[in-house]
Amino acid sequence: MLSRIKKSYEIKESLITPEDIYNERRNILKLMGILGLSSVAGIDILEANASQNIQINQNNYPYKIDLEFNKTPLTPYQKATTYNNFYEFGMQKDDPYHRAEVLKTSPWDLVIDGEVEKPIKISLEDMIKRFGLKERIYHFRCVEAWSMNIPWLGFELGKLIDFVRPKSNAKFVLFETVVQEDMPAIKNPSIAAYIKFPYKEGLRLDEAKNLLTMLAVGMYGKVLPNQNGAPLRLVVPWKYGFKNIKSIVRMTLVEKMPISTWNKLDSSEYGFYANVNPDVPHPRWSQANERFIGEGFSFDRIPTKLFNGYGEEVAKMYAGMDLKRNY
Ligand SMILES: Nc1nc2c(c(=O)[nH]1)N[C@H]1C(S)=C(S)[C@@H](COP(=O)(O)O)O[C@H]1N2
Ligand SMILES: [Mo]
Repeated sequence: MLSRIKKSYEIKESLITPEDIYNERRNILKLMGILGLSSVAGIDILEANASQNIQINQNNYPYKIDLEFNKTPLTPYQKATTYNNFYEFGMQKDDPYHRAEVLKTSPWDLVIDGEVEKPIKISLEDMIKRFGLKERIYHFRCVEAWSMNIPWLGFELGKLIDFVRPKSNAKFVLFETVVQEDMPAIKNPSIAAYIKFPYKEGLRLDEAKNLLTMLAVGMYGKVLPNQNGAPLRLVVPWKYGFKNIKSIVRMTLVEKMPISTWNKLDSSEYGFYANVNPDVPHPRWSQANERFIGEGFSFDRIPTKLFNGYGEEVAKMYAGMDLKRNY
């Protein structure tokens, strides 16, 4: 038998992940009521697959992590869940933490329609059963020049897209966030006049199907907190944070490039592509570096990397494109 030798860039569990992630890992399945159903045929297999998946992928991430990045610590859970952007719950960074409790996340269905052979409405539980869960640690870079390292739990969006069979004219995916009456911003005329809800985002179909693109249902081994976009949010690690749309209820495959919320608000500041790029400044600030949010408080800034460090997996999708124009 060949024994596999780990490469230096691969994740060392003990280095990068706090122990409690591993202890919490099963909780997500439990909380979603899946482990609770273990008497139902097929569920045991699911459970086995889910934990196996996570293990396999712990060693076989489909991207490389350079050593420098590998040593970067995770952002503490406490910070990743209290410093948020979720405008439906207010404009201040701590508004989502204080106010997102009213978000109703169960039951949750996702509608997929538009240019597909098989339009569906699928429940969160069905998606998890069908597509399994993996944990991946990604660097997250907000357009406002702060960053975090977050362990996400979810599945590749490409699996879901294949499942609905896009028609040949499907070129883009439009995503929409839920609108619920209890969301403070929906009721607040001054915010509602500024941002038109539902929050919308879009990806090119090849971007949506890239192996790095995930739909996350959890983070740090736990179910997503409401303020982070429960129960289902997009994770596209090479793009600025605003592309990572939260609390998704609809995906529509379309022919033409969709208009997204920030792009509509100010297209000179927020492009459709929004690929992380240190050489293309935001009109009001440089994007050359970023404030990493880790333990403690630090004003130290680290250099920002093209495509947030994921160029090897994604740069080919933009070959020949002028990234200064297609920002
Ligand atoms: N529906 C919705 N999704 C959203 C936002 C929002 O205001 N509403 N903010 C975006 C922005 S600007 C960022 S930086 C990330 C923040 O994700 P986090 O709070 O999990 O760090 O969510 C993105 N997704
Ligand atoms: Mo952001």
